[in-house]
Amino acid sequence: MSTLPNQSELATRAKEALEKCGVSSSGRLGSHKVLSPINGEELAALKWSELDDVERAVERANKDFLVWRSTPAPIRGALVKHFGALLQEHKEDIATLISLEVGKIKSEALGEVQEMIDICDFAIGLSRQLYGRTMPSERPGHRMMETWHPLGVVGVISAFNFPTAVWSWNTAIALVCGNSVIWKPSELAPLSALASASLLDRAIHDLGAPRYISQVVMGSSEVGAALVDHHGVALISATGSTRMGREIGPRLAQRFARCLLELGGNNAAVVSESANLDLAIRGIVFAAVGTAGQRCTSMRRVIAHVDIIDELCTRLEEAYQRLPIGNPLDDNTLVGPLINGAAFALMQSAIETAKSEGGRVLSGGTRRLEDQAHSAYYVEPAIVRLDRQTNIVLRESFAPLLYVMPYETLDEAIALNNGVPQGLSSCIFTTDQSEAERFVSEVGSDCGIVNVNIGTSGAEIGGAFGGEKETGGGRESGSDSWRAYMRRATNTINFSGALPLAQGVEFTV
Ligand code: UN1
Repeated sequence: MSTLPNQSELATRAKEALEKCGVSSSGRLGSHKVLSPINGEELAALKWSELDDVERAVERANKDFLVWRSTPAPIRGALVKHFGALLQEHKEDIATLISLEVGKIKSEALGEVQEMIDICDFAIGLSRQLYGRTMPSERPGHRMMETWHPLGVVGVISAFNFPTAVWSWNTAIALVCGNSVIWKPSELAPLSALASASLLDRAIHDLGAPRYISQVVMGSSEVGAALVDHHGVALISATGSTRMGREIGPRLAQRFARCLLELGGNNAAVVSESANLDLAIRGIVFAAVGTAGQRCTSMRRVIAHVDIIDELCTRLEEAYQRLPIGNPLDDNTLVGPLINGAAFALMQSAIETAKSEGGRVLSGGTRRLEDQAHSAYYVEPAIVRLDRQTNIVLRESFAPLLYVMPYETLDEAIALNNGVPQGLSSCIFTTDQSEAERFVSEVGSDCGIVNVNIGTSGAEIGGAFGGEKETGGGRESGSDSWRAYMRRATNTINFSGALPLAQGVEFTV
């Protein structure tokens, strides 16, 4: 029989964790139920924001921006430093909320909070490195340089699968760059959002920073749409489906607002005949079934050399048999539940379509019987073997569903890797250096993330995160992603006392 925890046990844990992070149980209460995928039952009921609340938030954010933009960047960094320390102190609380509302196993939930702490560290250093270039002027007695300035209000729309980390990537960087931030978290995961934002509020209070440089608005897509269409929001950074990106991209373009999109992925591993299969199996399993296949970086496809595909499939099946599936709060669980019944239905329909296209289910795909008394969806991760890349493989299915298909030459493998509409993450398992180099070169993978002997998921914050094609083209997190949160001014300064014109133009009156 099922041993899933009951409703009051989980609701109590959520309440305790929220309170420890300073979220009072009365402040945000309302009628919108937040369910736990662990048992399908209610964790809390919250009040969603009204459109007026969005209006007010944008107004306040713009007002406080005027103060924040003139606060020296290293002082802005000090705020993020304090926030990072509070995250460290409340790491367990935030991780518990993430597990409760999205079903992540403990280790991955803690990893998500670690990712937040890491980006704070990165942003602190960055607060002293918002460099502009200087370049030689063609005119004597002139200097040319670039200066970088904050944009204004940044709207962050985040998805359920990384309910807090993706906000922190945006927020830590946007704040040191001098912007204010309004966050619309996923309606499926508002509790960890409230707790994280409350810690940032505490840091803002402790350091005497302007109160409204960080705000949260909650609710369904109308609340997000109000942010997207608001002329007082300079940049929207949105994570979600390609469908969502198609809707908001043109609306932002219409009002010439900035847009940073992190949309669907359809990530593949190429496994060469030279690959270290022990390593490949571990990399594939973590990427395919970690977070129950619900990362945008989750591995959806394996493109395996014909000489090793049979062995690889057998060993993957064996590894899948050993996966502990169940309550994510249990220490030894590796695969928690899907977010909800709709996710399960999509997985089922993808498997059915794959079968109709010639796919053979090697393992998994079914819902665990013992938990069917609950509205909780624990599935056995599935492997489907195909002879070619059929139509269903071109679509992202947000579930632990892995398609395996063969290749003969590396060119063919690269063409398969690139032959989908999305372009987020990719990897090759090989011990042949020239294969590795080709895969990462301009004739290799067309994705934003291209790894060698590492799976597709689990990127570090230090690199720029994002992808090409239908993934939306945005980059957030590390490297020089900060530039997306600032505007560039080119300055030419004349100290010559004369007024020579560029390009030798003569214009004397
Ligand atoms: C996401 O799934 O939206 O690379 C983000 C990873 C994580 C971030 C995933 N660091 O898998």
